[in-house]
Amino acid sequence: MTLQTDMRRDGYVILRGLLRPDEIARLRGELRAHFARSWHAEGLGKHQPEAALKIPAIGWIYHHPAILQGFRAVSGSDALVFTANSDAHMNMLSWWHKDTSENQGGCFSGDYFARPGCNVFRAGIYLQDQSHKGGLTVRPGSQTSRSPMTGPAETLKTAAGDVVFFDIRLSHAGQFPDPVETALLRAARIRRLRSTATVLKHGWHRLMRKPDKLSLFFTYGAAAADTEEFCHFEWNRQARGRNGIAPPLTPVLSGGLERAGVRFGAMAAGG
Ligand SMILES: O=C(O)CCC(=O)C(=O)O
Ligand SMILES: [Fe+2]
Repeated sequence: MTLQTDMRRDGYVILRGLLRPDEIARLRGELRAHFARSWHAEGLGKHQPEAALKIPAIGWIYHHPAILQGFRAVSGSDALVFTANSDAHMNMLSWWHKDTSENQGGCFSGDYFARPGCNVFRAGIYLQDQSHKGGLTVRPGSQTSRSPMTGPAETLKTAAGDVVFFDIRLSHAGQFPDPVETALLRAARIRRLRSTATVLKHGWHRLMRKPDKLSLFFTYGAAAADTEEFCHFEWNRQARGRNGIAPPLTPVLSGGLERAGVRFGAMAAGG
Protein backbone atom coordinates (compact mmCIF):
# COMPACT_ATOMS: atom_id res chain seq x y z
CA MET A 1 0.00 0.00 0.00
CA THR A 2 2.72 2.52 0.92
CA LEU A 3 4.56 1.99 -2.37
CA GLN A 4 1.38 2.86 -4.26
CA THR A 5 0.88 5.88 -2.01
CA ASP A 6 4.47 7.03 -2.61
CA MET A 7 4.08 6.54 -6.36
CA ARG A 8 0.84 8.56 -6.40
CA ARG A 9 2.43 11.38 -4.42
CA ASP A 10 5.99 11.56 -5.77
CA GLY A 11 5.59 9.90 -9.18
CA TYR A 12 8.54 7.59 -8.46
CA VAL A 13 9.77 4.90 -6.08
CA ILE A 14 13.27 3.40 -5.69
CA LEU A 15 13.45 -0.30 -4.86
CA ARG A 16 16.91 -1.26 -3.64
CA GLY A 17 18.94 -4.30 -4.54
CA LEU A 18 16.55 -6.01 -6.96
CA LEU A 19 19.40 -7.29 -9.13
CA ARG A 20 22.25 -9.50 -7.90
CA PRO A 21 25.88 -8.61 -8.70
CA ASP A 22 26.13 -11.47 -11.23
CA GLU A 23 22.97 -10.23 -12.97
CA ILE A 24 24.35 -6.68 -13.13
CA ALA A 25 27.63 -7.97 -14.58
CA ARG A 26 25.73 -10.03 -17.16
CA LEU A 27 23.55 -7.11 -18.25
CA ARG A 28 26.57 -4.78 -18.44
CA GLY A 29 28.40 -7.31 -20.62
CA GLU A 30 25.43 -7.78 -22.93
CA LEU A 31 24.86 -4.03 -23.34
CA ARG A 32 28.58 -3.36 -23.90
CA ALA A 33 28.73 -6.10 -26.54
CA HIS A 34 25.72 -4.61 -28.31
CA PHE A 35 27.00 -1.03 -28.16
CA ALA A 36 30.36 -2.14 -29.60
CA ARG A 37 28.56 -2.91 -32.87
CA SER A 38 25.31 -1.02 -33.09
CA TRP A 39 23.67 2.17 -31.80
CA HIS A 40 21.88 5.40 -32.70
CA ALA A 41 24.00 8.48 -32.03
CA GLU A 42 22.12 10.67 -29.55
CA GLY A 43 23.11 13.18 -26.88
CA LEU A 44 26.75 12.67 -28.03
CA GLY A 45 26.50 9.09 -26.78
CA LYS A 46 24.84 5.83 -27.76
CA HIS A 47 21.14 5.01 -27.68
CA GLN A 48 19.34 1.82 -28.65
CA PRO A 49 15.62 2.39 -29.02
CA GLU A 50 13.37 -0.71 -29.22
CA ALA A 51 15.94 -2.51 -27.08
CA ALA A 52 13.58 -5.46 -26.45
CA LEU A 53 13.63 -6.16 -30.20
CA LYS A 54 17.14 -5.06 -31.03
CA ILE A 55 19.11 -6.66 -28.16
CA PRO A 56 17.78 -10.24 -27.92
CA ALA A 57 20.47 -11.22 -25.39
CA ILE A 58 18.89 -9.08 -22.65
CA GLY A 59 15.41 -10.63 -23.03
CA TRP A 60 15.67 -12.20 -19.54
CA ILE A 61 15.61 -8.81 -17.80
CA TYR A 62 12.09 -8.01 -19.08
CA HIS A 63 10.60 -10.83 -16.98
CA HIS A 64 12.99 -10.71 -14.05
CA PRO A 65 10.89 -11.90 -11.05
CA ALA A 66 11.95 -9.11 -8.64
CA ILE A 67 11.34 -6.39 -11.24
CA LEU A 68 7.90 -7.82 -12.07
CA GLN A 69 7.18 -7.89 -8.35
CA GLY A 70 8.22 -4.22 -8.24
CA PHE A 71 5.83 -3.29 -11.05
CA ARG A 72 3.05 -5.20 -9.25
CA ALA A 73 3.79 -3.40 -5.98
CA VAL A 74 3.88 0.13 -7.41
CA SER A 75 0.83 -0.38 -9.64
CA GLY A 76 -1.22 -2.38 -7.14
CA SER A 77 -2.13 -4.78 -9.93
CA ASP A 78 -1.25 -8.43 -10.51
CA ALA A 79 -2.26 -8.21 -14.18
CA LEU A 80 0.78 -6.73 -15.90
CA VAL A 81 1.21 -5.90 -19.57
CA PHE A 82 4.63 -5.59 -21.22
CA THR A 83 4.42 -2.68 -23.66
CA ALA A 84 7.57 -3.60 -25.68
CA ASN A 85 8.86 -0.05 -25.11
CA SER A 86 12.50 -0.08 -24.02
CA ASP A 87 15.62 2.07 -24.42
CA ALA A 88 19.26 1.31 -23.64
CA HIS A 89 21.84 4.07 -23.25
CA MET A 90 25.58 4.43 -22.99
CA ASN A 91 27.15 7.77 -22.06
CA MET A 92 24.21 9.68 -23.50
CA LEU A 93 23.56 13.24 -22.38
CA SER A 94 19.99 14.20 -21.80
CA TRP A 95 17.73 17.01 -20.68
CA TRP A 96 14.38 17.45 -18.91
CA HIS A 97 11.59 15.48 -20.55
CA LYS A 98 8.65 13.19 -19.92
CA ASP A 99 8.24 9.74 -21.47
CA THR A 100 4.77 10.57 -22.80
CA SER A 101 5.96 11.66 -26.29
CA GLU A 102 4.25 15.08 -26.51
CA ASN A 103 6.52 15.79 -29.52
CA GLN A 104 4.72 12.94 -31.34
CA GLY A 105 1.24 14.00 -30.30
CA GLY A 106 1.25 12.32 -26.85
CA CYS A 107 0.78 8.65 -25.99
CA PHE A 108 -2.56 9.16 -24.20
CA SER A 109 -5.77 10.92 -25.17
CA GLY A 110 -7.58 13.59 -23.15
CA ASP A 111 -6.14 15.78 -20.43
CA TYR A 112 -3.89 13.11 -19.01
CA PHE A 113 -1.92 15.46 -16.75
CA ALA A 114 -5.14 16.29 -14.91
CA ARG A 115 -5.58 12.68 -13.74
CA PRO A 116 -4.09 11.94 -10.32
CA GLY A 117 -2.86 8.47 -11.26
CA CYS A 118 -1.66 6.67 -14.36
CA ASN A 119 -1.30 2.94 -14.91
CA VAL A 120 1.83 3.05 -17.06
CA PHE A 121 5.23 2.88 -15.34
CA ARG A 122 8.82 2.81 -16.43
CA ALA A 123 11.69 0.97 -14.77
CA GLY A 124 15.08 2.70 -14.93
CA ILE A 125 18.14 0.57 -14.22
CA TYR A 126 21.60 2.14 -13.92
CA LEU A 127 24.27 -0.52 -14.17
CA GLN A 128 26.82 1.18 -11.94
CA ASP A 129 26.70 2.98 -8.63
CA GLN A 130 25.40 6.50 -9.08
CA SER A 131 26.32 7.49 -5.55
CA HIS A 132 28.71 10.33 -6.35
CA LYS A 133 26.88 11.65 -9.41
CA GLY A 134 23.24 10.66 -9.46
CA GLY A 135 21.72 8.56 -12.21
CA LEU A 136 18.28 9.98 -12.70
CA THR A 137 17.19 13.50 -11.73
CA VAL A 138 13.46 13.90 -11.17
CA ARG A 139 10.95 16.56 -10.23
CA PRO A 140 8.92 14.84 -7.47
CA GLY A 141 5.19 15.23 -7.99
CA SER A 142 5.56 16.58 -11.54
CA GLN A 143 3.45 13.79 -13.04
CA THR A 144 0.44 16.12 -13.02
CA SER A 145 2.13 19.16 -14.58
CA ARG A 146 2.31 19.57 -18.33
CA SER A 147 5.63 21.42 -18.43
CA PRO A 148 8.77 19.33 -17.81
CA MET A 149 10.37 22.43 -16.23
CA THR A 150 7.99 22.90 -13.28
CA GLY A 151 8.86 22.01 -9.68
CA PRO A 152 12.01 21.43 -7.61
CA ALA A 153 14.53 18.84 -8.79
CA GLU A 154 16.08 15.95 -6.89
CA THR A 155 19.02 13.85 -8.07
CA LEU A 156 18.56 10.19 -7.16
CA LYS A 157 21.57 8.34 -5.80
CA THR A 158 21.34 4.70 -6.69
CA ALA A 159 23.58 1.64 -6.39
CA ALA A 160 23.95 -0.92 -9.16
CA GLY A 161 21.07 -3.33 -8.61
CA ASP A 162 18.55 -0.68 -7.55
CA VAL A 163 15.61 0.00 -9.84
CA VAL A 164 13.76 3.32 -10.12
CA PHE A 165 10.09 2.90 -11.01
CA PHE A 166 8.31 6.01 -12.22
CA ASP A 167 5.01 7.25 -13.62
CA ILE A 168 5.80 7.90 -17.29
CA ARG A 169 4.38 11.43 -16.91
CA LEU A 170 7.09 12.35 -14.37
CA SER A 171 9.57 15.06 -15.47
CA HIS A 172 13.06 13.56 -15.43
CA ALA A 173 16.54 13.79 -16.95
CA GLY A 174 19.59 11.55 -17.20
CA GLN A 175 23.10 12.97 -17.49
CA PHE A 176 23.09 16.77 -17.86
CA PRO A 177 25.88 18.18 -20.07
CA ASP A 178 28.74 20.09 -18.41
CA PRO A 179 29.74 23.43 -20.04
CA VAL A 180 32.16 21.78 -22.52
CA GLU A 181 29.53 19.21 -23.48
CA THR A 182 26.95 21.98 -23.89
CA ALA A 183 29.21 23.65 -26.45
CA LEU A 184 29.76 20.32 -28.22
CA LEU A 185 26.02 19.61 -28.27
CA ARG A 186 25.50 23.02 -29.85
CA ALA A 187 28.13 22.24 -32.50
CA ALA A 188 26.53 18.84 -33.15
CA ARG A 189 23.32 20.56 -34.27
CA ILE A 190 25.25 21.45 -37.43
CA ARG A 191 25.20 18.24 -39.44
CA ARG A 192 28.77 18.34 -40.75
CA LEU A 193 30.15 18.91 -37.22
CA ARG A 194 28.23 16.08 -35.58
CA SER A 195 30.79 13.27 -35.81
CA THR A 196 33.67 15.57 -34.78
CA ALA A 197 31.63 16.74 -31.77
CA THR A 198 30.97 13.11 -30.79
CA VAL A 199 34.68 12.23 -31.02
CA LEU A 200 35.59 15.30 -28.96
CA LYS A 201 32.96 14.44 -26.34
CA HIS A 202 34.46 10.93 -26.08
CA GLY A 203 37.94 12.44 -25.59
CA TRP A 204 36.61 14.89 -22.98
CA HIS A 205 34.90 12.04 -21.15
CA ARG A 206 38.24 10.15 -21.00
CA LEU A 207 40.24 13.22 -20.03
CA MET A 208 37.90 13.99 -17.15
CA ARG A 209 37.98 10.30 -16.10
CA LYS A 210 34.19 10.09 -16.23
CA PRO A 211 33.12 6.47 -15.77
CA ASP A 212 31.00 4.80 -18.45
CA LYS A 213 27.31 5.16 -17.74
CA LEU A 214 25.11 2.31 -18.94
CA SER A 215 21.38 2.20 -18.38
CA LEU A 216 18.27 0.37 -19.44
CA PHE A 217 14.70 1.63 -19.32
CA PHE A 218 11.47 -0.24 -20.06
CA THR A 219 7.74 0.25 -19.70
CA TYR A 220 5.01 -1.89 -18.16
CA GLY A 221 1.38 -1.14 -17.49
CA ALA A 222 -1.38 -2.52 -15.30
CA ALA A 223 -4.17 -3.99 -17.44
CA ALA A 224 -6.29 -0.83 -17.84
CA ALA A 225 -7.34 1.71 -20.48
CA ASP A 226 -4.14 3.83 -20.16
CA THR A 227 -2.02 0.80 -20.89
CA GLU A 228 -4.08 -0.16 -23.95
CA GLU A 229 -3.61 3.37 -25.29
CA PHE A 230 0.11 3.29 -24.61
CA CYS A 231 0.45 -0.10 -26.31
CA HIS A 232 -1.39 1.15 -29.42
CA PHE A 233 0.84 4.20 -29.54
CA GLU A 234 4.00 2.09 -29.18
CA TRP A 235 2.79 -0.48 -31.72
CA ASN A 236 2.10 2.28 -34.28
CA ARG A 237 5.51 3.85 -33.61
CA GLN A 238 7.24 0.52 -34.19
CA ALA A 239 5.12 -0.17 -37.28
CA ARG A 240 6.19 3.12 -38.92
CA GLY A 241 8.58 2.49 -41.81
CA ARG A 242 7.94 -1.27 -41.59
CA ASN A 243 4.98 -1.62 -43.97
CA GLY A 244 2.59 -0.80 -41.11
CA ILE A 245 3.34 -3.90 -39.05
CA ALA A 246 5.37 -3.85 -35.84
CA PRO A 247 7.81 -6.77 -35.58
CA PRO A 248 6.94 -9.49 -33.05
CA LEU A 249 9.13 -10.15 -30.01
CA THR A 250 11.58 -13.02 -30.28
CA PRO A 251 10.05 -16.41 -29.36
CA VAL A 252 12.48 -16.63 -26.41
CA LEU A 253 11.23 -13.33 -24.97
CA SER A 254 7.53 -13.96 -25.62
CA GLY A 255 7.93 -17.46 -24.10
CA GLY A 256 9.59 -15.97 -21.01
CA LEU A 257 6.83 -13.37 -20.61
CA GLU A 258 4.18 -16.05 -20.98
CA ARG A 259 5.79 -18.24 -18.33
CA ALA A 260 5.92 -15.21 -16.02
CA GLY A 261 2.17 -14.68 -16.51
CA VAL A 262 2.61 -11.38 -18.33
CA ARG A 263 0.59 -10.28 -21.35
CA PHE A 264 2.43 -8.78 -24.27
CA GLY A 265 0.32 -5.71 -24.91
CA ALA A 266 1.60 -4.29 -28.18
CA MET A 267 0.80 -7.45 -30.08
CA ALA A 268 -2.61 -7.75 -28.48
CA ALA A 269 -3.34 -4.06 -29.09
CA GLY A 270 -2.12 -4.09 -32.69
CA GLY A 271 -3.66 -7.37 -33.76
O1 LIG B 1 19.84 8.95 -20.02
C1 LIG B 1 19.24 8.58 -19.02
O2 LIG B 1 19.82 8.07 -18.07
C2 LIG B 1 17.75 8.77 -18.95
C3 LIG B 1 17.07 8.05 -20.05
C4 LIG B 1 15.62 8.33 -20.15
O3 LIG B 1 15.09 9.21 -19.55
C5 LIG B 1 14.79 7.47 -21.00
O4 LIG B 1 15.25 6.49 -21.58
O5 LIG B 1 13.60 7.78 -21.12
FE1 LIG C 1 12.97 9.36 -20.15
